[in-house]
Amino acid sequence: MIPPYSSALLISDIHLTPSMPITAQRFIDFCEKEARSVEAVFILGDLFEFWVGDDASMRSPFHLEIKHALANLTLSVKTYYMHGNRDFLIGPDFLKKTGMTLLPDPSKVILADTEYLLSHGDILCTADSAYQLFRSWVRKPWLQNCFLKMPLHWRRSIAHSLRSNSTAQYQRAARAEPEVIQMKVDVTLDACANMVDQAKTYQLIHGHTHLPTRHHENLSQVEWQRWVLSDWDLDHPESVLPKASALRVDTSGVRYLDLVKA
Ligand code: LP5
Ligand code: MN
Repeated sequence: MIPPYSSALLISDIHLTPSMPITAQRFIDFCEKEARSVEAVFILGDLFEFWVGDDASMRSPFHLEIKHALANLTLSVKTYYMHGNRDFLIGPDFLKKTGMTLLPDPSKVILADTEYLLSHGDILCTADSAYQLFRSWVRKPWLQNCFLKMPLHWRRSIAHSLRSNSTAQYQRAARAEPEVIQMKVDVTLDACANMVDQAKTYQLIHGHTHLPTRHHENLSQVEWQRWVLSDWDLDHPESVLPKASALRVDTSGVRYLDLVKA
């Protein structure tokens, strides 16, 4: 049971990787600055570009630096983490070393007297049936155990292939059929409505789709809202406008905090 908080920051899809050093530095700064101004921080998945086991992070200076930033943060601010589709193998060792608390997907939390439903969001992309089939397999504990027993270089190589396949598939489809791909990589209203209805919680916050907006939705005459978190990328100004934001919830309401300008 998560205790209620009067202020919180929510982020997701930072996609930390050594090849994006400016984004990584902004995340470290966030841990040292903005994150200290609230009672709780919620990281709703895909903190890392990919994760192939807690053992892999022990040997990497990059991961040690991130681990250190998180461990420092959790000394003064309660920090929750939810698995994403790229880092669902983050395990007890990394959580213990950073002091973060793992949240199931979805989870309910009360922030500034309002109940919110939190999810990474990939489970809501039900129009993407190939992905949902893939997800149902890679989330099986026995398959994950087999994977984690493989030598590290095999695991890294599988992760690289899955990432390249994911990016290539997206780019191919976006060129050929932009409307279809937009529908496929977004959540479906049906899946969101189902989640909201089951939880009886009418404020949904999720990431994954990289389409940050506040949506007003309607479900059998019941009004509900959906807040989508942004991904972060400060390293590719030639192809992507620099982006990094957090959602702040406190007694004055909910608002996006632009971390590019800040
Ligand atoms: O991440 P993003 O936004 O690019 O796209 C996602 C979906 N892609 C993924 C794959 C991740 O990007 C990479 C995951 C790396 C994890 C490393 C550890 C692996 C451990 C395995 C443990 C058993 O999630 C993408 C969606 C998109 O979101 C929008 O929702 O479309 O889906 C895909 O690209 C998946 C394909 O549609 C199906 C791929 C089938 C490949 C089958 C190979 C099986 C190999 C099993 C490995 C053991
Ligand atoms: Mn994701």
